[in-house]
Amino acid sequence: MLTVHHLNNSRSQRIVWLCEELGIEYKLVKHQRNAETQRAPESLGKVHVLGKAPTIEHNGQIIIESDAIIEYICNVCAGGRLSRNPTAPDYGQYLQWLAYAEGTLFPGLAVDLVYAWTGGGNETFMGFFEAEIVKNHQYVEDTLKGRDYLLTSGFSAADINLGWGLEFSECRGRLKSLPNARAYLARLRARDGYKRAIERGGPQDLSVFSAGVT
Ligand SMILES: N[C@@H](CCC(=O)N[C@@H](CS)C(=O)NCC(=O)O)C(=O)O
Repeated sequence: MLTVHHLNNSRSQRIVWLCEELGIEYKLVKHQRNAETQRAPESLGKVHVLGKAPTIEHNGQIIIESDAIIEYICNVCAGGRLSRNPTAPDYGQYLQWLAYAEGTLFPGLAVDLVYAWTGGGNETFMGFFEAEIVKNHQYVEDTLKGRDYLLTSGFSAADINLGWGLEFSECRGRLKSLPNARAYLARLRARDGYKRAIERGGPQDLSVFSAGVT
């Protein structure tokens, strides 16, 4: 049995969402953030030394990292559904977008959040990341023009990975001038799998990460 460790208001929402989209059986273990520090509780640190969400357990393995977990679940637990096979014409695009959410889009947003949490004060430092954040969000916006999902072959697990990333972008006030990204997010949230994930995983309130957003 697959076990999914889920932290409230976190990336592990992706994995609950993926499992619901795939319609697979899984055990959900919920962990609660410290309301002041937003850090994960000790219970998650007992599962894996890094104490991060998402973490999964399957067949005696403990696995962290959203991208790895997504590929693992699609291919090991769901016969490749929602992933793309290496023989698919858009396999490269699938891999790129799967990696992009965590590898490129999120790091700037994390800096943006910590900068706000810690009171800012170094415009040169933040200016470097600000340029990256703006450029990357524009890249997503341009890609989504005229498309329902990232890949023209249809919804994939890469949309789940980027989808949660964009929910975080939204709470950082980064989607205000990006209509394609906002429409895409609305499309993702309208999916039955997304709604079931919210029902099972619990409501998501990312406003705790909105520090400094006007
Ligand atoms: N790159 C990792 C990031 C994991 C991560 O930082 N997770 C956050 C939740 S959004 C976490 O566990 N935070 C709690 C803490 O650091 O104490 C992934 O994609 O899974």
